[in-house]
Amino acid sequence: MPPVPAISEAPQTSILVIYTGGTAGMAYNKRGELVPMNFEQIRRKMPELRQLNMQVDVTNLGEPIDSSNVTTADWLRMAALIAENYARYDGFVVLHGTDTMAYSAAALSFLLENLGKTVVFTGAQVPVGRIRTDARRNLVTALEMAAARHPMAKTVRVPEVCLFFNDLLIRGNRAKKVESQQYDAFRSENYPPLARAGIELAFNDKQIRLLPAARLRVHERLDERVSVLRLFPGLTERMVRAQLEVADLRGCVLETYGSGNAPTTPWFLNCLREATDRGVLLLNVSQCEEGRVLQGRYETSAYLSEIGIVGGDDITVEAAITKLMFVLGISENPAQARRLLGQDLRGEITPI
Ligand code: ASN
Repeated sequence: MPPVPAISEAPQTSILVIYTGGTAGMAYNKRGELVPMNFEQIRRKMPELRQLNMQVDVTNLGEPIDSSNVTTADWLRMAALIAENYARYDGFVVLHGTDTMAYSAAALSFLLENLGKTVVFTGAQVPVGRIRTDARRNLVTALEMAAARHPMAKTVRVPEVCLFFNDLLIRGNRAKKVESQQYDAFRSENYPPLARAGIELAFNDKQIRLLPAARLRVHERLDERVSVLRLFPGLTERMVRAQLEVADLRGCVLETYGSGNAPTTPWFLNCLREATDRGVLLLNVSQCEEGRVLQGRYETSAYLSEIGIVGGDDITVEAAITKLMFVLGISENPAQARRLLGQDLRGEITPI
């Protein structure tokens, strides 16, 4: 469907909202369950959209969904919509459910290479029609963030895929949903927020990624043949083998302890070695929310480097999974894929 105008004033800035669904636009059905509604619902409940000095157009991915149903095909479609509309709009807001928003924002950060405009994911904990909704404030602020320019140079303030929620603008591939009951649902892991919305919007310019101007490159492939193996005391060989010996597995995020440590028991080592010998790319990510993977700090992680497991530095699990899908999607060559996996591609890690 072509984008339709949501407001009609003579505007300075134009923003495209990509409406995907989520609680922001939900309402209760007869059984008392929250189900997604179309954008009209939101537009009618938000007369303040007209007060913004912006042209806000809306498009959607198809039927609005609860974000628990998001797929890699949806991510590719979001990236394609941004590519198709890139020249026509100054910025983009993706209205999305909170449950998987951090995954989607991370995925889009990888798919959109050399991004020179702002893409802000946002959503809500309470539907727009409820009196205590956070949808209105989140959407209005996300639109302002997407339109933000440097006061002097008038250049794009945040040329990144990011996520705005409650009062924080977070780099998309550093975001994590940490709350399902409160309004402050997202946290920025291992990286400062890019901006804070108080009475004023306060940008943390030093932390915003500025790249030399280059043409946007939109990637079109993600490889879904990946999995996540979370360690816990009591994990058995049978379980590990069941996961790592899946026929066409190409990559696995290993969720380890502390600074990237794992059991040194011989069967576990053998499972990992056999997997890497079969060409499975393993990425070591810590279960800790803060800190980083330091393979070799302890004896219980030194052998992981020897086997060829890539240390994930301070990456989130959400970004790790989508990075693995992305890297395997763009490279059939195992050595190149390994190299890319270890590199900082979009500010998702802070290498030391
Ligand atoms: N289940 C909802 C979703 O992710 C949760 C929300 O948006 N707050 O679509």
